[in-house]
Amino acid sequence: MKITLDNFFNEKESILASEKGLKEIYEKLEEATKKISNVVNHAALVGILGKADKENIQGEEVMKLDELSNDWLIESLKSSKYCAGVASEEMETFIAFDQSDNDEAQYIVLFDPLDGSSNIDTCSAIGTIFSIYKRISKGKLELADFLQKGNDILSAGYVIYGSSTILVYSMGNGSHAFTLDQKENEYLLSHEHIQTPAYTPILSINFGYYNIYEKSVIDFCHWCLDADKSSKHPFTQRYIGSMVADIHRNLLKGGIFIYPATTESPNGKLRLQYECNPLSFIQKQAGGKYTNGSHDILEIEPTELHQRVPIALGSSDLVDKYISFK
Ligand code: P6P
Repeated sequence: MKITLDNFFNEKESILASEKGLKEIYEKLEEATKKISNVVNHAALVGILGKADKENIQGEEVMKLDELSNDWLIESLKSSKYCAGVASEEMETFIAFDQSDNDEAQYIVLFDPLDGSSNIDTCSAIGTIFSIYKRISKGKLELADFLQKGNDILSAGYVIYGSSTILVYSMGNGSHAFTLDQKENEYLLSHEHIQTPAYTPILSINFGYYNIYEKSVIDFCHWCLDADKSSKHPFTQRYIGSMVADIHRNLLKGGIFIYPATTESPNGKLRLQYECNPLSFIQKQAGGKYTNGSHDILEIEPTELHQRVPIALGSSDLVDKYISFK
């Protein structure tokens, strides 16, 4: 039986009885991500590969598809009377929509429109990452609305554009995945209540930075690579360089993804509000763990919109073991 997001929401997400506008926010996210999926699938044929000859707030090359994805997400969410505004990893600060001072516009959305976009030209999986909060200010939107901690997320998720396009979300009642039926252009339930195995010997880390990792990270990696072969089959290393792809594989199969601090980047590379919080929220609902090395990422009080944090997340036993080396 084909179960759409709408069917599933009506059947399983009782929170929607009190969060009326949340369903429409998802309809807008569906609308924009279907458009992104469509062009990602044949980007090379529509002349939108390559760089947009500009840099984003992070000082990173912006790819044309990054820019398009960002615009489509803004356009779709702006068309909902329930969305007060958005913040994007591609933009310096938040955007308050015209409707932000009406009472129904109670939700704000933060997103990374196309994470891993440097992989677009090589046809590797990339993704959109989003988190939805209730606004906390009255009247005009304020920066504080977008600096809420991860445990205040109302709902979060990602869409991975790979061999399939899959939307993974949680509203705090489990993490669930919906695969885009390209013919029907409909997201259909494919994985209900995803549970990440507590121990799978998969290590996702960029060994290119081996010489600038702190000792505890190197010691953990040696533990993985020297793990007692008699007790667990040896670890394998999987690292695509696209966080959504690495996280999605580990969410389903287990393993640990680590983007730690280095001597050159003491806070690591990944953004708290646009990547680490939403993906930790999903991982929590799938029974895994997540840490910045010493603290629960979802408890970190954000101080800047684009702040970076070190992160390790995935199989609970592996994250516990990682922390034990600190
Ligand atoms: P590195 C992509 O640019 C990204 O933000 C994540 O998707 C990915 O996990 C990470 O950076 C890769 O970074 O330094 O290993 O190339």
